[in-house]
Amino acid sequence: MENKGKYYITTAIAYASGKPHIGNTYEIIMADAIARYKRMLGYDVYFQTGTDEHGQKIEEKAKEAGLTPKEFVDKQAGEIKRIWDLMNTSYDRFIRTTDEDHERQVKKIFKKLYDQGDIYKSEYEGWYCTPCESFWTDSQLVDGKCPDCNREVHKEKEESYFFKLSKYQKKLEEYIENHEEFIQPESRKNEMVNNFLKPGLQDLCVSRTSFKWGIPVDFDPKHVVYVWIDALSNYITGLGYDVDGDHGELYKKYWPADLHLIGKDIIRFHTLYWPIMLLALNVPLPKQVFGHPWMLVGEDKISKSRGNAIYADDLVRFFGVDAIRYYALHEMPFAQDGTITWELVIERINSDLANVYGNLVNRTVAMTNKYFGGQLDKNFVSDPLDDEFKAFILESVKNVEEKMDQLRVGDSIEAIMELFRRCNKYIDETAPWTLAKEEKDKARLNTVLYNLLEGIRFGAVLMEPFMPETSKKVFEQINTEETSYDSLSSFGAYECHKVAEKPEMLFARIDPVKTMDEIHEYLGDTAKKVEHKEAIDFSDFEKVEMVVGKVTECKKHPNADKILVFNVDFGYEQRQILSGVAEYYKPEELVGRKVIAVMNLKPRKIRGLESNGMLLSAVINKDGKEELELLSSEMEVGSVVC
Ligand code: ME8
Repeated sequence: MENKGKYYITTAIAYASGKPHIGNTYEIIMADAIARYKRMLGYDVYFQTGTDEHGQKIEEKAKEAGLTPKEFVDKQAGEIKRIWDLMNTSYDRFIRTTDEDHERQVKKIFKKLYDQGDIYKSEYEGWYCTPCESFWTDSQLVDGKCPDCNREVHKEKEESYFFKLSKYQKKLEEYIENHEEFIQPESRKNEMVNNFLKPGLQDLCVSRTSFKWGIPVDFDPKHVVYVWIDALSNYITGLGYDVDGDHGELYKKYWPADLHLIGKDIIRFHTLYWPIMLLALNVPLPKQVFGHPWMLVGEDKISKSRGNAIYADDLVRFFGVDAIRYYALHEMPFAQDGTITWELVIERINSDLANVYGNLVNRTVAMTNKYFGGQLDKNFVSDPLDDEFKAFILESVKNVEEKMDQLRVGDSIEAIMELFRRCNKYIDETAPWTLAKEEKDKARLNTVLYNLLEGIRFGAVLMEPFMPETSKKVFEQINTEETSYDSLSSFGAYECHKVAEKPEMLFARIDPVKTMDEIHEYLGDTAKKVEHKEAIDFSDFEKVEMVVGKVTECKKHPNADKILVFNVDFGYEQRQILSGVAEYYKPEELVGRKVIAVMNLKPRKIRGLESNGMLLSAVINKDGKEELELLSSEMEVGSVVC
């Protein structure tokens, strides 16, 4: 096969902060499909993905989990890699920003930019609250005081490093102007130019001192490198880029990247900050950044806290890897967001994979067995009908190529489905079961089945980048070794070997009702896995004093949006108690309500107001969202709860 040159493709590196959902997973599947397609065409492909492992959020999450940040990211990166592998993605390197080679180069990059004057140290000025160790802006202060503790604040400066983006603005504008294909789709380019470049770029703060989990600035180690400088560098460090010019072979061969595939939310980082970093380092710019749309669940953003997240491993458990690859790739439009629900996945598998693709292969192989003992020959009796059929199949190859050139992956896969639909139509047109009735039509029947098997072979070769395992099964069933892209240059490369005797169905039809029940049961079971707290003795419980009281006054906290301030009458005393339920109630509707209070919780101040006790409430699930509801009581005021 002719070598078409090199092709370096990358995905965004996923935050190692939690399990990736089907939206994040879509990106690696799409990159994999492109990488496999390019390899099939004869490109020498290098495909990189990985994890973004530094930053404050990860530091906090590790703390919550009771792990060191490194232990935490090791675990998360393992989980992300497990899902990428489960989805059969053919990456060449899985880079982690905690990899030693990456960290060393990031330090050197930062130093080089500093030494050449592109990064400078300055001060960030704000209002500082010493006990809270926090900076606040003018507008965040409440009555000139700390919004958290209501204490005095003073002006303080924190030092930070800044990157002179503005110095390279002109060069970047020129590059974008002269390279039509750099930012894709086109609409994303306009967004960047109009919203960010035209108003002018501000210098970017590129170091932090407020947390530790990052790559230290080696000449000033109380600073850590801003997570985006660290993360974006992965695209070159992963290939062995060296600031001093001692580059690895991969870098020499594959840089500049042919494609950075990323989601629409991080286009700014990839089309403004990243090229400017590269311009400053005197490194050639990537050829293309493609900002893909997002996958939604129904109409909503996928989110763990909303409880609507769908995960690739759960989907695969029910439908298999290739069906999910197919769904994700077929369903995502080029520029608008796409959608996924369990029900839609079932519908699509039935309508396309079972009814069209699976059914075609199964019928054709079964007829070849039934009428010819599985063995055809190449003595053809043609019919004018065949010409249009063959032309259609050959045209599909061009169609797919054209769409893939524009990264219209969904349209490419649809073009292959059209090929399979055309084959099914050819069965209707030629009615093999009728031909089978007359001995004189046997040679024609042989031709019809040959054309169908050849059509299937074309489709399976074209489909291989998208559904690799399915294509392998099809090649086995039709028993062919003609699986190269070159073999699609003309119709008829299929050699007649005996087809599989008892082919398994590629995709079984799914009973939506039964399967949805199973899915609900499975997901429900997962949700019901409640983690219980440690057991306590009765004497521990007895320490809590709980009494029924009546709300006599209720108003909003002047300095805290989420908190209501209650006055509660217990019969023998009145108390001020604060509770974080302001999001769920209007204060006036609570006056007169009987509530249950913990009386002996130590008093504490919340944003300047004291709370003497705590009101009991329950976490309830309202339309999939968690809310707080105050416990109420029918009992007499002053009753002791035990
Ligand atoms: O952004 N549908 O990581 P990440 C499709 N670490 N794609 C989605 C999506 C959805 N619903 N939600 C997220 C980061 N994505 C950074 C990248 S690169 C130097 C650093 C995409 O784990 C998102 O747009 O939040 C991004 O491209 C990728 O998933 C990883 O997101």
